[in-house]
Amino acid sequence: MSVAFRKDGVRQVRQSQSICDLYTTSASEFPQARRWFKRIKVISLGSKKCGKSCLIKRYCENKFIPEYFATTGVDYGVKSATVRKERVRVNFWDLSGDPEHFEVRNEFYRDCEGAILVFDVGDRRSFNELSNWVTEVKRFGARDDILLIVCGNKVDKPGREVSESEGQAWAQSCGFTYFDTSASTGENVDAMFNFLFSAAVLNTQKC
Ligand SMILES: Nc1nc2c(ncn2[C@@H]2O[C@H](COP(=O)(O)OP(=O)(O)OP(=O)(O)O)[C@@H](O)[C@H]2O)c(=O)[nH]1
Ligand SMILES: [Mg+2]
Repeated sequence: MSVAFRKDGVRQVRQSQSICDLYTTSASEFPQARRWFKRIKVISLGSKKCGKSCLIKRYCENKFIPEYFATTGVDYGVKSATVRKERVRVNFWDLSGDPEHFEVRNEFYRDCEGAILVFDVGDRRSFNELSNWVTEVKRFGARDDILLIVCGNKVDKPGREVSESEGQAWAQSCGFTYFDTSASTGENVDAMFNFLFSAAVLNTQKC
């Protein structure tokens, strides 16, 4: 993971494909950053190539990159969000779906408020593997009240193998919320993350 500074003072972290610019360390934004009252830690889970990094990139930068750059272990990014009229700092830990990086990613499961649990709607195997991700995250220290949002991603592509109703039924059976998403067109990406942040903030208020 490398850190670089742009001319305007914005710090950027780069590892394979960067997911977000780190606006919080910009000198001009620092006073605003100090007013943020909450931090949320969000991780991404799901089989490799299902679109986890692209969903985060779409949300943070409103960009989509069609080429595949596998996440090597983990990428990190910070983004501000407004939830219920309050500023919230979201720390994204974008994890690799590759079984080879199992030992790296399982260090990041503790103390997360939320996770996106992603599968590719054109790849049934990635859907079938969802329950393994839930088992892994719970086994390696995730909080009992972690919010898991299931994303059936790549809905823009032809050749869908898992329908919205099937995805929704699985999510519902586990007590999770489901969204059909596309990092390519941006469909439902903001709605999904805004829902996650809002629910996570509500959860922290219960504590
Ligand atoms: N058509 C389409 N392609 C997508 C979408 N999301 C991701 N992709 C493509 O799918 C490939 C994998 O996307 P990534 O976001 O890198 O996948 P990942 O889940 O982060 O993969 P790992 O880091 O290896 O775990 C890339 O070529 C993306 O451009 C989408 O919504 N629609
Ligand atoms: Mg990735």
